[in-house]
Amino acid sequence: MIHRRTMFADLEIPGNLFSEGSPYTFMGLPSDAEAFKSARVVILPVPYDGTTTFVPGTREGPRAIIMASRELEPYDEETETEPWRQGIFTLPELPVKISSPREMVERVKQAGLFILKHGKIPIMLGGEHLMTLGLVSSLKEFYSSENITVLHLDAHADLREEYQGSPWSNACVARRILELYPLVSVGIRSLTREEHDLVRRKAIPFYPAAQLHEKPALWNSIVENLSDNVYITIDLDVFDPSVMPSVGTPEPGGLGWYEVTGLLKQICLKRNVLGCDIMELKPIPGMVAPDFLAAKLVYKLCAYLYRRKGDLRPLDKDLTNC
Ligand SMILES: [Mn+2]
Repeated sequence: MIHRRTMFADLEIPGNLFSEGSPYTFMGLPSDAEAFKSARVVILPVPYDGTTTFVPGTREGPRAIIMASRELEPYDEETETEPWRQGIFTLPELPVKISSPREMVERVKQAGLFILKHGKIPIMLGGEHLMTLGLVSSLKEFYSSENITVLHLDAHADLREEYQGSPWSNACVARRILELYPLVSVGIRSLTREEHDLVRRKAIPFYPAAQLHEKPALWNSIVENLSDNVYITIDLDVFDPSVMPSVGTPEPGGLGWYEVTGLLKQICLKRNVLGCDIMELKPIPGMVAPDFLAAKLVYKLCAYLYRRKGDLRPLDKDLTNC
C-alpha cells in the first residue's frame, strides 16, 4: 500500500492542495498511483457547506456517498457492464476553507484542472452546490472549445444575481455558471419572479418539473438543446423528496429515479460528457436509502460514461502548475 502523500508527490500535486483526508474510496477501490494512472473517472469529494443558509450538513454528503458505495453491486444489469473496470479513482477530500467560499471555489477549480490535465473525467461529490462553479471554471480554463453546455438538474433555479448580499452563494450558482457557458435547467419548481424574467430574457432552455410531468414528450427536446460537449450538475433536490429526503431545501413534485437516469443515459449516448457533479446530499442519520441512491447515481453515471471520450483540445498553455 503506497502512502497517499508519497503517491501525490509522484504525481506532482501541490503539497497543500489535498489533505490526508478520508481513508475511504468509492466502492473501496484501490487508491495507489497505479490505480490513478489507469482510472478514467476521478471522484473529487468536497465536504463544504460554508454558505448554506437553511440547514447545514451537506459537508457530510461526500463521505456518506462513499460509505454507501461499498454496498453497490459491481455489475450494472442495465448496461451489462462492470463500470469499475474502467477505473474509478477517489481523491482524498478537498481541504475546506470555511471562511471563504470564493477561495473554496478556487480550490475546486485547481483540483479540477489537475484531473483534466491527467485526461480523466471528474465527478465531484458535494457538499454545497456553489462548488460546481469551481469545476465549471476549470473546464473554461482547460478547454479551448466554446461548444460546451452545462446541464443543470435542480429543484431551484439558482439564478439570483446575489443572495443575502453575496454573489458567492448556492442561490446564485446557476447565474455564475451562465457567465461562463450556456445553461439548460431541468426539474425546476422554485424560483423568484426576477429569476423567471431572466429565463425569458436570456431564452434559457428551461424545463420545470410540472411541464415535464404534463408533457412527457418534452424529455426528448432536452438533449437537443445541449451542445456537443456537456457538463452535468445534479442538485439532489431535483429528485422528489419521497425518494430523496436528505437535502437541505426539499421541494415536492420532483423527478423520479428512472426519469433522471433515463435522461443521463440519453445524454451520455448522444453527447460528450466532460464532467459531472452530484451535490447537496445532507445525510439523515439512520436513513441509508437516500445515501445509497446518490452512490448508485454516481455508479450509473460511470456506466453511461463507459464510452470513448471526444477529442476536445485543451487550451494551448502551460498548465503544469495546476
Ligand atoms: Mn436546489
